Amino acid sequence: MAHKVDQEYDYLFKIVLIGDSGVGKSNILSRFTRNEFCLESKSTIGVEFATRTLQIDGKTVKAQIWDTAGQERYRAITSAYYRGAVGALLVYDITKKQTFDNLQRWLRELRDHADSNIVILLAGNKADMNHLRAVPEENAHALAEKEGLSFLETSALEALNVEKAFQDILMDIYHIISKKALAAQEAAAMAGPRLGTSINVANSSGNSKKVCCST
Ligand SMILES: Nc1nc2c(ncn2[C@@H]2O[C@H](COP(=O)(O)OP(=O)(O)O)[C@@H](O)[C@H]2O)c(=O)[nH]1
Ligand SMILES: [Mg+2]
Repeated sequence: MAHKVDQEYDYLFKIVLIGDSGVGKSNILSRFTRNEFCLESKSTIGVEFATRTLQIDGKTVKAQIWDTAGQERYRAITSAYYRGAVGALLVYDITKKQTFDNLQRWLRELRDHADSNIVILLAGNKADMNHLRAVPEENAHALAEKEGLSFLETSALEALNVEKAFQDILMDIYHIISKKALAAQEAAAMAGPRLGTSINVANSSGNSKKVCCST
């Protein structure tokens, strides 16, 4: 029981929420982590992140989901927001075409600031307002296909596909990570016992110092 903290989860995945202001990012987060929805817009009150732990493939996966505090309105999301993120939920509002048209800008932002292997799921939110739809589902499908993204229509209000959206992202991330781990294991097995391995150790001045060790 000495390492209880370490045993709390097997994996911790950082996921970022992005998309225009008002599309429902904060409500998607509160629906997923607290099963809550708020009709009023409280765009100035933002949590830094919220977490939820799930089981995937017998492993305990903790999703740490980051929300903006409204700074997307000023296009002022800093690179710290994206740092270390392995997944992104890119959200638009199916009743507001502008939020769909701005997706290219968000994708560029992701390409500039996030890891190139980041898993992205496109979410057309407010699917409960079909009578006010301004973005046909086919257009979003086409964009998702062109950009290599997964796609779902969601409703934070009706709790439609919110759970599935996060589960899909986490599954994709998990598969990528476990494949990488397997490849690394195989490579290590192929290499066999290594003699005279060199490793680089940076000294305090920032230069590299080579240290050689025999096993
Ligand atoms: N009808 C409907 N309204 C939603 C949905 N999700 C969010 N909203 C509303 O849209 C507004 C903006 O939501 P918010 O989560 O603050 O958006 P954010 O700026 O992207 O974080 C609020 O008034 C929410 O109640 C949804 O799925 N359906
Ligand atoms: Mg918000």
